[in-house]
Amino acid sequence: MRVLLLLAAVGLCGAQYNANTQPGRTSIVHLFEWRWADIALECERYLAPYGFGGVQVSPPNENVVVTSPNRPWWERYQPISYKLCSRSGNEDEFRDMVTRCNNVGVRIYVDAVVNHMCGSGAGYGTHSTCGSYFNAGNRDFPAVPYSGWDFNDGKCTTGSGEIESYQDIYQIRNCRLSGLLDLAMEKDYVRSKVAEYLNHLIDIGVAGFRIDAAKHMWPGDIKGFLDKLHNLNTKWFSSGARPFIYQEVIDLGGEPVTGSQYYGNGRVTEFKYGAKLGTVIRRWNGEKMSYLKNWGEGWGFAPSDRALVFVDNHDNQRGHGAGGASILTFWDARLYKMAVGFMLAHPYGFTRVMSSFRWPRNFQNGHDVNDWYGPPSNWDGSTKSVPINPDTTCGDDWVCEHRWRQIRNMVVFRNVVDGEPFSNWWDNNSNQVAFGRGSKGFIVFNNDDWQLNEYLQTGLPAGTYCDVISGDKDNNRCTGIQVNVSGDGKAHFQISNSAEDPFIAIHINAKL
Ligand code: AAO
Repeated sequence: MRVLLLLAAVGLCGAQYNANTQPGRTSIVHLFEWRWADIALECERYLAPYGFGGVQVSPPNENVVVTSPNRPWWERYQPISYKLCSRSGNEDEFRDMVTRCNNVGVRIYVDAVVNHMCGSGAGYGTHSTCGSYFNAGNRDFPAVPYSGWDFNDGKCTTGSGEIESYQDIYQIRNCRLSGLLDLAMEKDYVRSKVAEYLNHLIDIGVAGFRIDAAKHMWPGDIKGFLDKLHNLNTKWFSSGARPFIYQEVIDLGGEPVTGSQYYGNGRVTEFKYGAKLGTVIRRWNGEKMSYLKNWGEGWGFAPSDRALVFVDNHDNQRGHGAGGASILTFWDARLYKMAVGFMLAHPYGFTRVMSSFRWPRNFQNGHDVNDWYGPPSNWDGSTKSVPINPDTTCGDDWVCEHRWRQIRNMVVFRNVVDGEPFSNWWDNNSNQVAFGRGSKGFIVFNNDDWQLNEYLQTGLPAGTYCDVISGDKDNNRCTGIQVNVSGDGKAHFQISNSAEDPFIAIHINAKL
């Protein structure tokens, strides 16, 4: 009996760190700003067949409609109510998406914006995505309802009411982030309203949450609403399954609020990961790929089972948030594919792939004045659907990095090597590196300015393998490079420094 209770307790304790993906599905993709109807289709036609574990969706709740600038992407980070009603679709469409994605084994994770409501200067009226009335000036959000009592105004001690210093833990939690009205999360009433919203989503069938601006809430207050959450819907999840939690805490070091303070609640977004990997692959500050030998905790990152990792996110791909100029994005496609390839091959962390829309970048004095551009839209402000080209890429400025062959095939690679150890590391003391995942996969990078020409131990069984970066295995032949592994597990690799993609990846499911 005691053993059973102990086992049950251990199970519950670990639950919020588990993504609730189907076995063998190890990554999620952020389909930034996509409509629910398009995500449902994408789950069925692409994500399930290629083994994606789930989708992080943009905030589904009602938000303020911003017209100056014209419908920026960031208006969705200014809640007006918890009605499921946004540019991505209404509640019926949201339910249809969750059902259809779950039915093909692809999970949905909701970006939960619960630290605050809209900006203090948002005015009053019904300029919200569902037409709910609000008055930011007197803190009135009748569609929740929240009133002046539910905000932190009285507690913030800065003259401006804003966070003025990231060195003061009280300002960070009690003052406004970019003018956003800060909810008083210590109040049981506020926690209950947040939990009611998240439970509504859980009951529909979502598998977990990104907790936006978690840094700006006390860890204990987050726990306060997480403890009120239901178990996941047993139509798709085992009984007792808990929602996956990953908290957005930007911790690049040097601030008193750290990611580790939040591990008790769930995973934490590891921002050092993309910032450092970008620096290494760009070869800035004397960094080189051979230093990646002890990548992960060895670089001062969160424990692997507490980290949610990514190369770029919707903020730092356009200069918001943190990470700086080193962050690699689809704009630097060649280096970006290497970075994402490295991330997906390496065992550290739970991986999230970014899927973006293109916007007209316009740098003035080093700053992109178009960083606010919303998703591809019609004249009336509605979001365009995602057209699929005959070659399987996306049209209308939807970048669909997750459909790039190199990235999609590395999502498959990560699934194939799941559970295998990091092994057979090789480097040339510079920017040529290689490593394996036990006896199931091997990857080689050439980020130097000269050719790579090496005979390396792969750990793989003998045979002919298709490189999944330059091509695919198709009808028992390779459409790209072929690699022959001999009986001792060794193989010859040659990678030109001017190759379109200077890396090669092989795994046992791409063996002829
Ligand atoms: C918009 C307008 C504002 C206006 C406001 C209200 O742009 O001008 O005042 O509406 O009307 C998004 C947009 C915002 C937008 C907001 C609401 O990014 O521009 O404001 O929607 O529409 C902090 C937070 C972090 C947050 C990040 C953007 O800690 O939580 O700022 N990310 C999330 C979302 C994001 C969203 C929100 C939160 C709000 O992902 O999309 O905002 O819901 C330091 C701190 C970080 C801090 C950054 C930026 O970082 O450590 O915690 O992030 O500053 O303020 C070095 C340091 C690094 C430092 C960095 C930048 O890299 O090492 O630590 O420099 O200084």
